[in-house]
Amino acid sequence: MKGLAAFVFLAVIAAGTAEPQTGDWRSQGVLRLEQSPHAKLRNVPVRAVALTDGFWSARRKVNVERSIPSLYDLLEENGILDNFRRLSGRKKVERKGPLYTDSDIYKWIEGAAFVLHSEDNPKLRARIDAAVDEILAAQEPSGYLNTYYVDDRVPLRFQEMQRGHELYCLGHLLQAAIAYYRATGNRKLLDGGIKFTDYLIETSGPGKRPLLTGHPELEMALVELYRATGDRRYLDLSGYLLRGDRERLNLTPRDLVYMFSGKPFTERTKLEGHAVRAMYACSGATDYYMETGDRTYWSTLERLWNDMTRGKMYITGGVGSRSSGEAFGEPYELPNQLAYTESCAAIGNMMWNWRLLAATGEARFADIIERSLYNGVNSGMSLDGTLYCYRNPLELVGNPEDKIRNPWYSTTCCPPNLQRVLASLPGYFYSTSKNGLYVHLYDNNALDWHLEDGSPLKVVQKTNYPWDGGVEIAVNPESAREFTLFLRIPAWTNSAEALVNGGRAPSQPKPGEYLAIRRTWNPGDMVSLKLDMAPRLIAANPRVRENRRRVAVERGPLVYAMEQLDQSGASIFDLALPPASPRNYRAEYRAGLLGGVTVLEYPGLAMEPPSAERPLYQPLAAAAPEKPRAATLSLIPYYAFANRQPSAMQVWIPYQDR
Ligand code: FUB
Ligand code: ZN
Repeated sequence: MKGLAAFVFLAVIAAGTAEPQTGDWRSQGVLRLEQSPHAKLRNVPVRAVALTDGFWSARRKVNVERSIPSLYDLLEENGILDNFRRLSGRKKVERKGPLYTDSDIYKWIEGAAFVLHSEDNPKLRARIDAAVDEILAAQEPSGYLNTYYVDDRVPLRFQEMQRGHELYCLGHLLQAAIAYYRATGNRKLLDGGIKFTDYLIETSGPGKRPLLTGHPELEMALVELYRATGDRRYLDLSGYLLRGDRERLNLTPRDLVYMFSGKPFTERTKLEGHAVRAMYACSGATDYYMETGDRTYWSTLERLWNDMTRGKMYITGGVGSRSSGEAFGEPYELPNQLAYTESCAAIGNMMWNWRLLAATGEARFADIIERSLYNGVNSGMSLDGTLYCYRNPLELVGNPEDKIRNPWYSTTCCPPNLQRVLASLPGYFYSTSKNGLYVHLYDNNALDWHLEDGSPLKVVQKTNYPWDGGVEIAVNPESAREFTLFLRIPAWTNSAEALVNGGRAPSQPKPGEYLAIRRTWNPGDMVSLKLDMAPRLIAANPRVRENRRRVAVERGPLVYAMEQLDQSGASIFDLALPPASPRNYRAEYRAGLLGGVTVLEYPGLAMEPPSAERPLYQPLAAAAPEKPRAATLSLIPYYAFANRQPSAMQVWIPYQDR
């Protein structure tokens, strides 16, 4: 026995309890798409990609060393684990936290488990195991597991599905269980999750008690459970939830909008209602499509994606502009200061686009993944990994009372969500298809995996991305092998150049597409990619009224912002960019600032007299004429905002176009 076969065999032996249908846990990525008939791409396991010193390895380190341990302590301090001990009789305490808080520890476990995909971390493993034991000790013999619907609330089980979050919590339990199984080969949490799911199937669904995901989440978890076990009942239950059971449930039109569930997903024509709910529903629907190939799902997904990208997504990849209902607004309703843009919603956007990318291999989806990851997701966790944004606004006035980053929220959904994304990130760099290997993201890393025909392949990326647009990619098949290397050429770049072993690649890279290089690759082959990183001034559609006559600055995948702290002598709200700006800038990497960032400086204008010295209203004729003076505008990457003292901040900068 040799190569892959031996690896699979040993992995199953090592797992001890692994059963045939769950397959080789070590080879499974964030999503297991090997058998998905309508997925074009397959995930690469998280463990197959080692992030080496670079942008994301620094974030991963902070996640593993600071964020995950400190949040566990906070979950303990706030009684979230005690809620389970209370049920198992291990502690006599009151239940704490909102009714959905079981999901917070589940998401924490999922994030921590993804860390174990990449490294042996006995201390973390022990913590996960302890948490898993506490959770399973609270599970009822029937399989039911929820710390809120207990005692005198037992009669309310599955009766308050609009607000109850029982199915949402189960979804997170399943995702944690699958990540933990794929980390360790240990099925204990997976078996617990299956037991609850089977109880649900026995008691509910078509012909039995109707179900509703008041907060979508279970839909995608069930499809992944189907992929993990091969048990078709889980896929069917997901399909039932996506269709909704509105004939048997008493739902108002408002419920159907807010929850983004309850009626057939395929009847949806626009993104509306609670943004996280909508993004999770779209993720689940895309998963369902990849298994069933139902074209009505695909056309709905296309319609919704167009609705989002044409009028409802922030430049940061954040979504959900309204705080009322944490909801999507009307098209072009994208306020900056009032932007709600919950971290979980940007994560949902990334998760959805990851599935759309897997279904199609189309670069437009990878562009959104990169946009949300580097900006609206990355902003959510502080640089030191201990503070989190719930909202990620695009403008702050600098009021010290506005604590935009906090260690804990009573609804603490975002922190563990950010952790699970960062911990699983190595699994988002590459995919395989029957034709070869896709490279989606650029950063220093080493891939050790194989093509879909089983032939071993190693790839090493060397780069200073996102600060620099050069990427050196060493392609090392075990022996000469013909396949296609698909390199993502981001839509944001003005020009790109690709060389293979120093000579021009057979075709020209086109921004917004994958460059397909098909050839016989030999060990030691080198690809050099150069992406133009000149900063870009971006205008919004004029219907985004707040951004009229303003520009946002982007460089590479990063959106930039001005913080008051970096400006001298003028309020950021009095600064503007003059017409000569596009080429008139200085880019300087400052290793000591904000963990190391490239700062952009533009010669600009400061309004005189300053706006703070002007009356609130006055007749136009009496308004002092503006005599702008020269000033320098200094910009940092948006994701790093609010990591120093409280400061005013803005992304969209007034621009004088003549
Ligand atoms: O309802 C559970 C979570 O709490 C949602 O996903 C967040 O938007 C917050 O409302
Ligand atoms: Zn959240």
